[in-house]
Amino acid sequence: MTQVVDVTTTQFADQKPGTSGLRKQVSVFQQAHYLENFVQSTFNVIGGGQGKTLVLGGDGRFYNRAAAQTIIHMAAANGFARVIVGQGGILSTPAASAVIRARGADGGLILSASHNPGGPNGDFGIKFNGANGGPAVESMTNAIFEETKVLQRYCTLQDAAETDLDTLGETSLAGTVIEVLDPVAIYADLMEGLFDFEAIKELLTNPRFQLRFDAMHAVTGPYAREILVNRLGAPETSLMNAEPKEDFGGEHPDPNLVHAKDLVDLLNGDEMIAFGAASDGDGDRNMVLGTGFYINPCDSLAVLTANAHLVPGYSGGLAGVARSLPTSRAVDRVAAYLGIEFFETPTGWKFFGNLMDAGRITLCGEESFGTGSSHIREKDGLWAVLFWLNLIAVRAQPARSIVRDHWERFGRDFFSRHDYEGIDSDQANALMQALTSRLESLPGQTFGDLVVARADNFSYRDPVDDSESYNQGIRIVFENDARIVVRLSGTGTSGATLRVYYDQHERDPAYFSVYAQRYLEPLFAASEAILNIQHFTGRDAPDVIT
Ligand code: G16
Repeated sequence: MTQVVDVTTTQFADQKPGTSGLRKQVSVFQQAHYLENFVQSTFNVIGGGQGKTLVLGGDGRFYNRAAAQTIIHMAAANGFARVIVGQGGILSTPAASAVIRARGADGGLILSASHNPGGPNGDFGIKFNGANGGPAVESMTNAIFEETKVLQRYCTLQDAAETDLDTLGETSLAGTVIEVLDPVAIYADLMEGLFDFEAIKELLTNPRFQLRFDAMHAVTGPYAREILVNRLGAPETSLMNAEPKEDFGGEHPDPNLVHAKDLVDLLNGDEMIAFGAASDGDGDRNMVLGTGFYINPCDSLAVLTANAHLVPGYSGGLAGVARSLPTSRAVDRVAAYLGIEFFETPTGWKFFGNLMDAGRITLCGEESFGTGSSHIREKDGLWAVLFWLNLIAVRAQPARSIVRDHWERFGRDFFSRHDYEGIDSDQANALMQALTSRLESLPGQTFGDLVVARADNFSYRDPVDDSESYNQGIRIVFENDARIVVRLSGTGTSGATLRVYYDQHERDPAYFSVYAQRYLEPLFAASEAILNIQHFTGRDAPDVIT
């Protein structure tokens, strides 16, 4: 007979959530008690499950189903009144946020390692989102980590059957209602309420306008089919890799120039595809492309902000806008032009939630292929695609000329990010320490034609709750306002990833078409001289350039 049991456990020392939840290799999560410890610690920090509603779902990667069953048993044993699970245990991250908000849930557990590879040898992850639908703030993730260090036991069910996750409807498990829902309609309805579906439909059913959306064998395939094909009339051939797979077809479900190469090649090819887009493992990232034209995520945020009045959901104006520190300053110029509030936050979507809840911002975005708005509390890949399609439809202009017009108005903010992946953690920390110790002496120093104006370690005081976050990235700004930002990634699962971000504003249209890697060369040279990357890491070139 099913009964609630307390299981004695021992702690793991490595359960500190990173930029976005706890991400580890699947084999780490498969250790006995590993997942359970983190889940119980989370339940303890939110004050137990009594009477609460929990949303549960993940990006469908390997181990998603098994983890969902484990969590359902633990939720029932912890007294949750209701668990709302995405069909098959699957919810895109934006859909999870939307369901938490639509159903007034107390929070949700999202099972995802985002753009990291999947499969038995890939990565897995879990994070808690609160009642506002957004990722837990730092004070809470810190509290969960502290709890994992002292946890003695967790609560689960003994002799409980597995829940049928494929059949829609409600069942009962040890007094907890388990509701399996299809999130696609909820999400699609939300999109239909924001965008001009009539105008987009006219665009997508015009045979001269060809769209390609690459779901990268990840979670957004079914959402894209419902919205783009069923509701907006795009031909099925508009979708690429739209069948979700547990291992993402063996690829990195990471929508960037390297991992979405097939899509990029199509847009650069002879087929005259007008617009291309891709989203990541859990559907919150996006990359957008015009014909033969890559649209940098920083530019994308600025363009959406400048044109938001053309989209029904934002026609009443924007409260404000925010970007993460390393994101180029293109959107700052638009905010100043519009006379709206602007915020610079640390990397991590969790920092936008308070600003949205307080009504201070409507749009926000990050260089890491994330854009979103206050319709939910996560970044949203398909939302960004629909926003672009809405703009292309009402401006009756290709994506490329919309961006070009933007540059003519505001200038171009050249941007690039160089990633050095899988480097030794000690070497990476040594580089950061050496750089930090030199910050005070950098102003006034010259590197090529560049003179350092100021250098600091970014810290952030949340304007809503006054919480403070330190050591969020080194920024070095030169007298011509060009900028280098340096930080270590918080989403990797082995070793360290060093990220170096470069941006520089250009007003002269004669330079707008220059290749970003060429335009930014003087900054790269200054960076090598200041950071000594080769000295510390042995690397003479980045692994990924975006
Ligand atoms: C997560 C966060 C983003 C962050 C990105 C990169 O995205 O939600 O806010 O910008 O990681 O973080 P890092 O530079 O620390 O690797 P996702 O899509 O992986 O959940």
